[in-house]
Amino acid sequence: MANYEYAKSVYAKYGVDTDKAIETLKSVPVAVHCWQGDDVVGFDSKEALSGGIQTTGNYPGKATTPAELMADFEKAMSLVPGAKKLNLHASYAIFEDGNIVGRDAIEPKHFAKWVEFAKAHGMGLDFNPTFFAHPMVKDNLTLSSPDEETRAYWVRHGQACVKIAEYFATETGMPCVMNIWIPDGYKDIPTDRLAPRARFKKSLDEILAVPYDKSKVYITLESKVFGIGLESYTVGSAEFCLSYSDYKGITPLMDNGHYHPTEVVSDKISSLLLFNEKIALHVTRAVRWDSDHVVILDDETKEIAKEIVRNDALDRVFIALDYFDASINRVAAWVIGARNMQKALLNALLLPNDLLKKYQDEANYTKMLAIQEEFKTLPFGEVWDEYCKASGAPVGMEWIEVVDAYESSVLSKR
Ligand code: RNT
Ligand code: ZN
Repeated sequence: MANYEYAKSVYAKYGVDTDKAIETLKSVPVAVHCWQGDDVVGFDSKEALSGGIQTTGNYPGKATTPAELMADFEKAMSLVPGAKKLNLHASYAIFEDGNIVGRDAIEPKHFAKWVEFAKAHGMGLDFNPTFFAHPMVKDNLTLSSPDEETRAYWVRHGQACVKIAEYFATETGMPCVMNIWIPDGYKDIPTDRLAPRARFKKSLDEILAVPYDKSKVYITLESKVFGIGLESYTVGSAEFCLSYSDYKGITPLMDNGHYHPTEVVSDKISSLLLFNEKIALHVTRAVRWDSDHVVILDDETKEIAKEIVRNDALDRVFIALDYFDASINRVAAWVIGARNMQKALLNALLLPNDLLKKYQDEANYTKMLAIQEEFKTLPFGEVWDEYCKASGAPVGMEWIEVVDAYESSVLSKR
């Protein structure tokens, strides 16, 4: 019996249809972030990365031009099964002939090349205004700045981005998720915690006053607990962002690196699903802090995927990746993280979720635990290989050979 046929029969004993799981997963889009390819540098500013986030490592071969970043992304995505979206930051605007404009004046035309690229690959586009690594960030503040010129600049940036997000959706025919995250905060204990949040609220109101088609653009708001150099206070805290999202009917976004170390996003998903039509995630791996290591197939990534699948929310959760590792081959970093997200989703789709729910309701916690443990050693890898094959993606470790060849012929020559 072929390996997959054997695996299929093992899962079938528990009422799990592996073919169906594979079919379902093929159409679940995962948004892959452009910023893994160049250490969050972008093309519009010479400023060092700021905003309390950091890339570490100096692996050779980083993309430094739009053409390089596109080529690297294309190579990486050819090695990942399933549906993908490209997630762009505003700092990746492409200015022709050096006609650079400020972030408050960017327009759809500055992203036309990205639209062309996305269309050529049948991918949707997501978007993010970039409120960091820029001379107009004043004293680590943007939308919450007490300096009106600074605050207004960043409001105009947010407004410009709403129009670009709508352009992306119109052009690709797929909805665009536009995520707002600001780094604003204080290193030391502030004496006024209210006013910065009031200014952030006012700024968001002004950005959202721009008319946009809500069936095309989903505006999300990402909270955070702290950043490097901003340890004592974050304007866009979890409470602020959840409350604001609720007040304006926009979509909350949870990044699993943005909570206290023993808090888990997997436990928060069900609550947010009860009160929001859609929710959004940044899937990352925080090692001791919001370090943005490459996503691995760890317990929390699996648990997040289980929550999405078990709550029948594959079409209600925008799944995006958010990590940046400069210490390993960046194309491989993309491939590893994106494949792991897909693996976590497949793992969740291959669990006997109805049976487990039944045991929970019957208070049969013994069987509930026993089955979950049993499933950890079922032939998952065979189903994963079949999914890769069915999606035209490399099986097993084949992909690393492609990355090695790309490194010697392209990356090492940069
Ligand atoms: C930072 C946030 C944010 C960024 C990207 C680059 O802590 O997670 O999402 O990582 O916008
Ligand atoms: Zn994030």
